[in-house]
Amino acid sequence: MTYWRPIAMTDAARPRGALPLAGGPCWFDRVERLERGAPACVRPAADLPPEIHDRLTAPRPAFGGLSMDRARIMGILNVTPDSFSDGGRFLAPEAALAQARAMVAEGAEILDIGGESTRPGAAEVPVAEEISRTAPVIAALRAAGLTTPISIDTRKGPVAEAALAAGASVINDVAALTHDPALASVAARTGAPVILMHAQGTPATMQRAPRYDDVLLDVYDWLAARIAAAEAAGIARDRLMVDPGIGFGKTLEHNLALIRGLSLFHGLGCPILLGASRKRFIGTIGGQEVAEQRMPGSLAVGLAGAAQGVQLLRVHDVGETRQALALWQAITTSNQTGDGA
Ligand code: HH2
Repeated sequence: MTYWRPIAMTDAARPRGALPLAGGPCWFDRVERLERGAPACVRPAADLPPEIHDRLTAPRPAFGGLSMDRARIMGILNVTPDSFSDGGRFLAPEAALAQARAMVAEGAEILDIGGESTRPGAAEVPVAEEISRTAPVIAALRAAGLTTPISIDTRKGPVAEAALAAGASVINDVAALTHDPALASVAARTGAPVILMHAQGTPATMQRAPRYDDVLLDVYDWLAARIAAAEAAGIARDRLMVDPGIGFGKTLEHNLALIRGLSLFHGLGCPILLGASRKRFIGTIGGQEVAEQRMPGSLAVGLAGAAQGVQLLRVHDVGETRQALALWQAITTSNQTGDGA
């Protein structure tokens, strides 16, 4: 099989005939042609097979009410005692409400609420407990008049169902519908859009010895298969978003290879989410043990994602990400010159 990775550009001097990347701010006129066991080579975009050309260039439909024409911010709100970064801080409903409001004021366009830590080594939380952590908080946010879209970060059907009933509208599944068959039925029945994230193994075991033949191509194939499974379950492709799952069964080198190659995933024809905020590899490379101190490295990774046309950044530091993105967007997307597209 041949894979085509668009070489994403943002330069204002855009050559004639350059193609828009997923209808967003980036463009490309060259692609990297990848095959397992063969050297990569750079080809003109004119060499693309028509169906890949269409997938790579087509504007993405709105996802969960959010337009997908540029990078947007998902604010993380973990109502757990043990999340790796914000665990225990927002368990009390008043604290969760205040944090949600703060993140929206700072520029979050969707909030991701989770009641089960999926950090490496984490144990599974019983369904009833996960529901009692998340649904009341979502209901309280809606009762307080918050209209921002909310995604429920869960692997389980009943948790998603309770969250949707309480006012969430998107399902974010770090197991891409492999953990609980009921979750696909909930999505199909309710029409909720779904974020399909790649993970190798479960949170309890995933960091023991992650292995891939070729991490970028393996994750691509796996996500393609999960999209097909979701479609077979009655969830149309235009209701799906994909995520390479940074840190979920990946070494530092795996994470870097996925971030370097992110633009490949546009070939799946769905918007892309990047969730790297404060993760361990940022601490390792950036020399920062304390997760809460990894904002600068997280911004660098987020901007690297934006430069490859990623549509959603899942972050803890919303205001800082908003500021970084605003500057990046002002520099890269205004007044394009050159000899025209
Ligand atoms: N990462 C985490 C949780 N959910 N969902 C998506 N789609 N992508 C991610 O990268 C992702 C995710 C882990 O981070 P966090 O929620 O901050 O920590 P914890 O799992 O310990 O609650």
